Amino acid sequence: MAADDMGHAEDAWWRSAVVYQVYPRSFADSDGDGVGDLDGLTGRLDHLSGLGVDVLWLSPVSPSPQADNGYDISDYQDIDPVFGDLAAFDRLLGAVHERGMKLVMDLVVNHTSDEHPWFQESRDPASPKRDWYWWRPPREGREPNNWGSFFSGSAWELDAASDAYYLHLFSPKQPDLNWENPWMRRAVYAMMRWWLDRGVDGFRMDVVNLISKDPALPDAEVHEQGPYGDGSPYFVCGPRIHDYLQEMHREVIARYPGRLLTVGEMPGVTVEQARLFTDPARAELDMVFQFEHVGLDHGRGKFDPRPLRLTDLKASLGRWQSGLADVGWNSLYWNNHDQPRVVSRFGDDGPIHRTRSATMLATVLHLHRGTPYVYQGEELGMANAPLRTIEDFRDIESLNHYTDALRAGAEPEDVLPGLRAMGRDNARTPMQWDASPHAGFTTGTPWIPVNPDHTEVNAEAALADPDSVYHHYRRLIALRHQEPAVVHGDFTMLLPDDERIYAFTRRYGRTVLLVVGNFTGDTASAVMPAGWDGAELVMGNGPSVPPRPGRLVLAPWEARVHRRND
Ligand code: TEU
Repeated sequence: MAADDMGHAEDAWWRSAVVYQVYPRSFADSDGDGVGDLDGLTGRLDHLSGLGVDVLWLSPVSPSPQADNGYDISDYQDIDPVFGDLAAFDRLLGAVHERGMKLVMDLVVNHTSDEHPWFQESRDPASPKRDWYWWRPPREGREPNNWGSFFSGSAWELDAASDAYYLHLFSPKQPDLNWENPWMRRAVYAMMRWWLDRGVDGFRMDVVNLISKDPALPDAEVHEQGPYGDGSPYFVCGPRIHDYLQEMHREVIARYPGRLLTVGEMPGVTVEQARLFTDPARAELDMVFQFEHVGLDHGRGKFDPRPLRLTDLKASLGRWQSGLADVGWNSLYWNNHDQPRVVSRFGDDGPIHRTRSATMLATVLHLHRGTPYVYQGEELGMANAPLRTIEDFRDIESLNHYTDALRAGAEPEDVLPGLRAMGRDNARTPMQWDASPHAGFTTGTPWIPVNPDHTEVNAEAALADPDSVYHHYRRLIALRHQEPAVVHGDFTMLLPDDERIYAFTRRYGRTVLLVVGNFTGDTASAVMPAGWDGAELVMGNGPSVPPRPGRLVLAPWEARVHRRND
């Protein structure tokens, strides 16, 4: 059992760790083809060790037609030539380990590429691999059910070769694997062990809570807008999900006791389900990525953004903190390769408040209980991309949504604002290393343009400035490593009804931390929680307004961490 791996779950190494996510296409290009690669990443590892992170999570690097930037894998046990080869991977892994860090791979096993040999074989109805995917005959000349795909249109694609449909929750180039099939599961576990035996330290598991489908594949309720419905009740945390994850733990994870980190990406997961997934006694996963807090600004779908209400954010994150307080563990994130940049989304990316708001957001997140994830460039305060016309977009999700909307009669200007605010390309512009023309990312032409603000916002400038976003992240990570209350302390939300100030305490033994952040560009004040007047200031993000007895007064976007010993 996971709880026994280290003696006690409280001692698990990943509880005090900080993870840094690299999206390899956009991190560092060593060969001038405009696409980031493994040697480029290896050459930049000092940036990660300088920041003090413990783990590198690497988004997919396996061979792939790149229909979804590598989340469509055609060979699980090799490296895509665009990123390098297995020798380059081993060099990276060695260099990561030399620096005392760990490397976690992306595991994409809800689906493969349609170019994966497993799928190619399964196109033959007589093949034993037919059952490794979800093939169904047409229903009255149409799709087997009415589920829509996450990437627009139907979740079914007709293969004329056998006059049957296959299920793809994402693009038609990402057919869903059938986890009901034990041989398929066995092949996945063998592949996982192959990476772990090579030295990899764990997995971030892509949409792993979608792997168990209700085999009856029932029709979904239909939205007003279109022909397709939301099938998620039949595949989000489906009937056999816990069986599969427990089997995977037995067959793979448990064989490497105490060494690995596992995190399941789980859209639609609830707190109650997350407790089950992350209860060490159940031996499933160490933690999950939940999506509630990054859905609070969605209106009718993700491309219809609404302003965030701070009280909603507090209610949501607070519920996750208390829900996983005695059992399980949280992961903490604002950003990844699918989310718009947090300084643009919940902060202020203008010249006056960028640094202050980025560091405030970092402080509030990193002082929660859980394992924080930093997405490349977040530590520089990188902002959303200046996406103008549809030609500026690269991502399949945005392009399909645009095509669909225009087909339904919308004008470009009806659709583009939502795509600009929420599109995934915002996260995917190249890492900004310096002020040179392509930001030091490549000597060639980058696959997606560099954000023009790299002349100001870049790693070289950030390292040289002690007040930069980078150094603030470095101090937050160091604080987690030094102060047990950050890792182990319990969590109490304060001021739940305040729309401007985020405030909470963390208590561990006699140590109490008070964390406060102003989510606005104006001075904000509230009643000072009792016992905190004049307490030690552990960390802040810049000049404070002079203290007033009994009042908590915060400058625009200010954040502070105070400490007290009771
Ligand atoms: O994402 C799954 C997911 O649920 C969404 O965040 C998705 O990015 C999309 O925005 C739904 O609206 C994972 C990967 O992180 C993503 O990059 C992949 O495209 C997807 O799975 C399919 O592998």
